[in-house]
Amino acid sequence: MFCFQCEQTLGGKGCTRHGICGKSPEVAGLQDLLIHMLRGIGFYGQKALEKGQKMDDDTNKFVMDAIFSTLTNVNFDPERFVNYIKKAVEVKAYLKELAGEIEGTVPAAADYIPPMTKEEMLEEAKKFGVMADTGLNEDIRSLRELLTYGMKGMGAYGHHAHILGMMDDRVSHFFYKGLAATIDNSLTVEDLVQLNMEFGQVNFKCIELLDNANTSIYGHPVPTEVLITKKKGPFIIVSGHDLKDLKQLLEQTEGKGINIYTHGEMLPTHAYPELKKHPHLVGNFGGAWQDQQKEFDGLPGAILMTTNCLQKPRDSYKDRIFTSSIVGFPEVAHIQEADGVKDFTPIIKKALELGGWQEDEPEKKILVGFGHNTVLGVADKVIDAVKRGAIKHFFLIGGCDGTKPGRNYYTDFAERAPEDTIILTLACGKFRFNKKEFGTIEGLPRLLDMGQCNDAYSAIKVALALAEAFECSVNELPLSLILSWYEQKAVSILLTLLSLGVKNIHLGPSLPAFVSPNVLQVLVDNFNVTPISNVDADMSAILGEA
Ligand code: FS2
Ligand code: SF4
Repeated sequence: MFCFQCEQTLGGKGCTRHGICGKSPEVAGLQDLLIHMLRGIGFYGQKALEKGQKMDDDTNKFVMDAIFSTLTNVNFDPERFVNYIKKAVEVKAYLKELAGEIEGTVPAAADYIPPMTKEEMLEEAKKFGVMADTGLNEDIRSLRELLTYGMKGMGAYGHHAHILGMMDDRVSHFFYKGLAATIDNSLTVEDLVQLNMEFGQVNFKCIELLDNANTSIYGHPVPTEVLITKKKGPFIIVSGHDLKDLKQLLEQTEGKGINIYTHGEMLPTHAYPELKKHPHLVGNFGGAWQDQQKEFDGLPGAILMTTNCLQKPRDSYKDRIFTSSIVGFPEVAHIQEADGVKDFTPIIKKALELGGWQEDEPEKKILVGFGHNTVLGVADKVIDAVKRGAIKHFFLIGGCDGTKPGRNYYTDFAERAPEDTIILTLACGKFRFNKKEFGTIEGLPRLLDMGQCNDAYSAIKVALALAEAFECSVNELPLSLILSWYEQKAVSILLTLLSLGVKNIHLGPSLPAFVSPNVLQVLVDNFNVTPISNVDADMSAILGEA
């Protein structure tokens, strides 16, 4: 196997024997084969679109879901990938027919048909790994992978928007164009740089769609205190990013004496009016994803993983963790769906059987709910405070958490931020410092959580609105982006920020292994993307104290 798509990759180079994330060589091979099939689907899908054919919704949905399934920490179940590959054969045949006669060269990948057993698929997969084409120019490979990983992130965002009934052709059609480009040998480095920027724009549209979907169905997040301590009684912990799963579970547990806790990236969901109105959505449990194995160990409650980040469940809780939707792990119970409705009966039974915590803990709470609607609702006050010098700077400390010790940088950075600065948080990186006390500036909390990684649109919208109010560009605002990346949604957001012309991003904890030296130089030269160094030096440089 070879995989270097996430920040955790072995030695900063690539996982070759077994994924650090727990991905087996078997799953890695099947994912390689699935991606190879998707590239061929991209070719025929793009040709069909160029001929003005209409793409059906199921096909678009399949492409998004299949690419999402290969994102880090989503699905570890080989059988699910075998099924995706079989389905991909049907989808490609359909698109080939739709595309009709092709003029010009047809890449070999487009007409490739895989064998139908898992064993044969694994043998075949060896031909299609990231490094299989040893003669490929490293910058071309780097840009193709950058685009592929960006699309994995957009697959996740698109999936979430789609299940809430929102989709846009510009988004769903880009997958065909982007995937086709990764097997088009006529494209130069410049073409692929341009295409990555085009992708960034399309992904901006996608995260806007997702924001519209979430806020139109569940309301705009409002500042909300969330209990972070245990309450007596049976409980279910809901992790991942899926608001629809949480809503359905809340409805199905109504009046059953079960408390619902969010975990990880589900923390910001407490702020949505249509979710918080359920009194048994009682609090948030635990920290970021990488702590789950020790936090779930022997837990007297049930756990639902709605999306990433899933880690290999320990035996102590394997019988009480459930997956749904795109997520999977061998021998872990999967919640089935019919006509958009999931039946959570097995997880409800399990929670009641386990009985839950025996006692209440002394209460502690934290504050969430500073999406774009709330922040822009006090924009006048914020702008006035900036003009008077009461607020000197904003730091968006956004992105993923992970296991590496170097990630303490982000905690240290938040703690070192001067008292006249505001810290905006986004995604799961915040768990390292969101329970600390940061105080207020003129009544405004200094730490404002803008939501999940899926809410990146909020941060961009606020930045664009502030730039308009101050009549300057985003790059001239007293705002610095201190980003931590782990998986491929972060790649898609980075490309969106670059495509919007955002410069001076501080990126860490390490740079992506799949970015070649020349491609990195393009990012540095054009956007001044800067690797994080040490907190004092970076803070001084940003605040002009150097
Ligand atoms: Fe965190 Fe993991 Fe949100 Fe990423 S829970 S790193 O895949 O999606 O952010
Ligand atoms: Fe390694 Fe990350 Fe790939 Fe997992 S997703 S195999 S940790 S590079």
